[in-house]
Amino acid sequence: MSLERIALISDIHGNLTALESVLADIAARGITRVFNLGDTAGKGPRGDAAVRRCREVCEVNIRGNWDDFLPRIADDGLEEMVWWRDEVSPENLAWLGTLPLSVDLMMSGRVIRFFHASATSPHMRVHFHHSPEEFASMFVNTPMTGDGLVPSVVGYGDIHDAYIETVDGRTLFNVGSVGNPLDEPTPSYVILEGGADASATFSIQVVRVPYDIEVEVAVAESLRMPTRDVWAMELRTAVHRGRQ
Ligand SMILES: [Mn+2]
Repeated sequence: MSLERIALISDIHGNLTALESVLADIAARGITRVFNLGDTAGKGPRGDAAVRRCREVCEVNIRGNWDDFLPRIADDGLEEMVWWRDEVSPENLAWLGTLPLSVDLMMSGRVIRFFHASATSPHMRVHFHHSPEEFASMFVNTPMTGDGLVPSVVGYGDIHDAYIETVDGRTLFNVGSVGNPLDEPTPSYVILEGGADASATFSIQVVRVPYDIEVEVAVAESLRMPTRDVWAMELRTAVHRGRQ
């Protein structure tokens, strides 16, 4: 029986060094299908290059909250927001705005759904510590997800914390962040492996890929990126800037 593998990446946030390390690991495993769950630009120094790379290699790209608001930042917005907006080419900004918000897939007889943050909106967050109601809300159909088959497996990004949780036959997992991990400094991505029908095994694997953090910090410094000091602190410590 032949099994299929899909690599899921998310929250690259313009960190090209981390992205290249993760893509190299995916390629070294012989995995050719890559799905990106969003937040490709913004926060880090090389959003445009990250978007270009994802347009090349990712079969699916989903719109995250940053991808959604970055093209709409006004000229008199926060200095760093304008910097991140202008770092991305107009063509790539427009492309980000066209991306789907939710994508469904069948694997091993399971309906699997991917979105950036929640079934409601890329701007509505569900943390690692969540209520049973929030858990349940990730599996329902909404205007954002459409009214396809209801999933039993949901994968998302947004919170930069990788985890897997199964309750009453439903599995919720977060792929964590490639470019700005906030659970530990080492980037994470997820490999899904399964087959064509329910007789096939199904697995979810979290992979951690070390990279040279100081190379990325030096890039932000050389480009004089606004807020680069808190960015460097987050990359080195995985502690969110709001908790530094
Ligand atoms: Mn994000």
